[in-house]
Amino acid sequence: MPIDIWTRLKPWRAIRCPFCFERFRAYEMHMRCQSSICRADYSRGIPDPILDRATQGARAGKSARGSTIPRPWWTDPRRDKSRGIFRFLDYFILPRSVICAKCERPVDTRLCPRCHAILPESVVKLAAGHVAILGPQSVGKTTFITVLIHECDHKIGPEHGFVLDPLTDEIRERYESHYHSFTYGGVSGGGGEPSGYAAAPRRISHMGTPGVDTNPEILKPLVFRLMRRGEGRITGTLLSFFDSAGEDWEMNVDRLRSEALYIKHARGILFLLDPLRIRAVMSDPRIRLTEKERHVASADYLDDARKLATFFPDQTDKPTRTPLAICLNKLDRWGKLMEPGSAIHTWACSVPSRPADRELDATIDREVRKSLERWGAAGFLEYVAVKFPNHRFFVCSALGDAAQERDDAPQPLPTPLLVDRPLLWLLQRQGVLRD
Ligand SMILES: Nc1nc2c(ncn2[C@@H]2O[C@H](COP(=O)(O)OP(=O)(O)OP(=O)(O)O)[C@@H](O)[C@H]2O)c(=O)[nH]1
Ligand SMILES: [Mg+2]
Ligand SMILES: [Zn+2]
Ligand SMILES: [Zn+2]
Repeated sequence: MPIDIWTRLKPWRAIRCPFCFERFRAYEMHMRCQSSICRADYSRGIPDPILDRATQGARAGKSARGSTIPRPWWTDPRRDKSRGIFRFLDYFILPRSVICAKCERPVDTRLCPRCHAILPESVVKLAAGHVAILGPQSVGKTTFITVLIHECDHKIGPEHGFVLDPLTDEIRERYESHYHSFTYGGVSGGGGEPSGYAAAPRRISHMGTPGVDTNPEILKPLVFRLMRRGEGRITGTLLSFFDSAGEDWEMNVDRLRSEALYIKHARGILFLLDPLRIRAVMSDPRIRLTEKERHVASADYLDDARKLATFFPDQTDKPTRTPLAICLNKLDRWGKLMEPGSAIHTWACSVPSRPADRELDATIDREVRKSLERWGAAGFLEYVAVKFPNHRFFVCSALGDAAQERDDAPQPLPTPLLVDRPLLWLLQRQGVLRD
């Protein structure tokens, strides 16, 4: 991607990769040949241990003979001796392009030096915001992320004056095929309907997200460009959403810690909880658990908070400053347990008279704390207060009234409740949106 002269004149500019969230200076960026010759012809490829590690995790290169897949030619321009003394000028002005040693064409595609993701021009220019979504299995992370991005397009964005654009075609396609088409899209089709009948969109529940061992792709975020109307021009930020597999969180946390470095570098964490896994809620006679829910063990959220703290090893003796939104999901199921007249009960069981605002956020935060205490989670509350002082509690339902007891029943489209509140809070904390 050619970058303009003004950007090239700032080689010391700090950049945060929206894919791995490492920080580096602009002059550290690597470059890769994207010519059709080099991309099509494997015999011209060279090893790329940085990309192997980013896409296959720590197992990269440990295949039968330690071989790696050949990749199109790439270089670290400052160390590319073929450029002679010009390479030392990179500290004053970034090169417009370098010459591919394999096909001899000019190369201007830049890569993150840490994960070798291709960095479009906007990455070099814009600040990067960040929402990492974590939580145990089946709390609704994948559904939440799908609904949240959909709502950003149709409701949250228009209400707050921004639009989201997928950063690359690959991201647009990945969101569509892995997320959106399940929750909003899969039209029934199949030829069963009479001709002329417009098939209604049908939701399918997401399957449990496989962990990094079988699905290294889960480490790749969905990166969007968030654009606002500015004074006379469009201003913007990058925004990366990271989904994660509850399977890793519950059973493979060592691996998650070593592979998902984006958590350590996180600028905002959204931790989802499912109150239906709290013993006191599970045993409340007003709740009818589904067959699946009856068979899951109750959660230990204090243990989860401890686990989360281990992702920030540099901060063992001081609190973590990273903003942490803790969101009690599936409000459609447990909201009726709250006291009638409380904000949470009102939002869960009726049509509220006024839109959500910061006052409501503060009330909900207080009500959640009281409920968690009542449900025997005082230890969790205290731990979070000590280790993550920059936190706030939220409630939401990604599916709203559309939630069904059985995954094999017809699934109406989501009617989400309060999913925007934790996102807006996290974006305000990161300076992406104004308070
Ligand atoms: N009642 C209700 N159910 C929900 C909601 N969101 C998700 N679910 C259901 O919860 C189950 C798990 O949802 P997922 O989005 O796959 O959960 P996950 O956290 O991504 O699970 P893993 O990928 O295994 O970690 C599915 O059956 C969803 O239909 C909600 O807002 N309300
Ligand atoms: Mg999932
Ligand atoms: Zn990177
Ligand atoms: Zn080439």
